[in-house]
Amino acid sequence: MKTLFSLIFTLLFSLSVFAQQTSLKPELIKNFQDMKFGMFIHWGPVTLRGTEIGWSRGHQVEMNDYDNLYKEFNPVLFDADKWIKTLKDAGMKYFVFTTRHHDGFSMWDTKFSDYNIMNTPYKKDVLMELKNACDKYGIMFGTYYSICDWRHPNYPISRIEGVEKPDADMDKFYLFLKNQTKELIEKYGTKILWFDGEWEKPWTHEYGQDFYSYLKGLNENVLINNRVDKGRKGMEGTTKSKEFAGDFDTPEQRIGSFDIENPWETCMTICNQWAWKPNDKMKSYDQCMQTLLKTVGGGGNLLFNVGPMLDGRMEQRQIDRLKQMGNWLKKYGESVYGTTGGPYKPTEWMSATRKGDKIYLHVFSLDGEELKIPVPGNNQVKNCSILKGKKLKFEQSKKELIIRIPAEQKLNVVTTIVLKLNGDSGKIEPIEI
Ligand code: JFZ
Repeated sequence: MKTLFSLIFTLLFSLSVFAQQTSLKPELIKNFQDMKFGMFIHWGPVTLRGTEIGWSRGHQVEMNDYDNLYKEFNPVLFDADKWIKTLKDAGMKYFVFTTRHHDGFSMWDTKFSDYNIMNTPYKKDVLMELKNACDKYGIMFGTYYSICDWRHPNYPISRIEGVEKPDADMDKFYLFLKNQTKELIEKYGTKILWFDGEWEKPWTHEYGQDFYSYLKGLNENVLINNRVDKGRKGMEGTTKSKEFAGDFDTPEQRIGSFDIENPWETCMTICNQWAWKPNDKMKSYDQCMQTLLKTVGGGGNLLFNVGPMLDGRMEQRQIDRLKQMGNWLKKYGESVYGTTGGPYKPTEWMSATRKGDKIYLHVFSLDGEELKIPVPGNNQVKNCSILKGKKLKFEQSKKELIIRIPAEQKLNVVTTIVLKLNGDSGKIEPIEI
């Protein structure tokens, strides 16, 4: 009996230790979610052609041409400080940079491949410069890293069509991935490993599980997206079930669905292409703000992508657009950073966030001067005003809250209203409008 008891005890104890090792620290993900807004960068020798990174290899750009572009890559106007200052002025809090895309080119001084930035005419470790600039400006530093590598001799697939490299060795390739990501963690102190290219056949759930625990073993404080494993549901980006690894979900080129249980981050381009394209159509200020606020209102983060040019600069029009967003955030940031999505679920014309006894409404369009929404759960609204502006008149019945917004109080693009409640807004169940 005693031995049975101690056996059970030992079993439970080791299970709990195991659970601790594999589970994500709540403050780590909370801190990530509080930041809300980050910059994604897709950049590399491909900018010499202005076509899409990775995908244009062997398509719009002939394969041999693509693979030799690095010999001409010389972004003499690259200035890490300027990039990160642009990011900071946009009100962004973190940074994710393409260290190696599907084309296999490494943008840092890596020991594990000669196909890297040190062998370009530029010869500078741009990743280290970016890491240092992030440290200087207090920005969280993260790295995009593709699992698939269509050029690497040991990766079995050359493009998405199928197996083209009979001599490839996936286990050796996996060792290469481990070696490179170890460098990113140990030498560059990356805080986010943003994987991609996991959807291809050679990558398995077993690799995904093993890779995740390997990386957490190197540094348990590194955040890892759900593209490390096979659980992602397409571009929707949610994770199929708990058995799949990943600290957050990754909807792509779309605002994720309302979800305040599972951490998520929408990645989206400011233009259309991930990598720089001349004259690419850029999103309007209106589209940018609605994207950010509907994402945050749905419980997510926005990783907004910029593609710098072949000379190392970002386009001025993109810098200007980001600055517009930053100016808004400077004034109204309390309705974004550190909030939770909801309780009202985002609609075409409005989204909401909450913190403590407050609810923030981001109103994008309103016919007339009356905003009618369901009451915030069992709470009473104590007062109501334009954020950083005038008090607003309101009425509440059992079911409905009516706020009067005089036409002259409506702001261009978005009007932010703050409701002060008599209770905790965090406890309100999600409300459909
Ligand atoms: C992936 C990358 O391929 C893309 O270049 C970019 O880095 C983005 C953040 O992540 O997006 C995909 C992934 C798969 C497909 C398209 C885009 N697909 O299968 O068509």
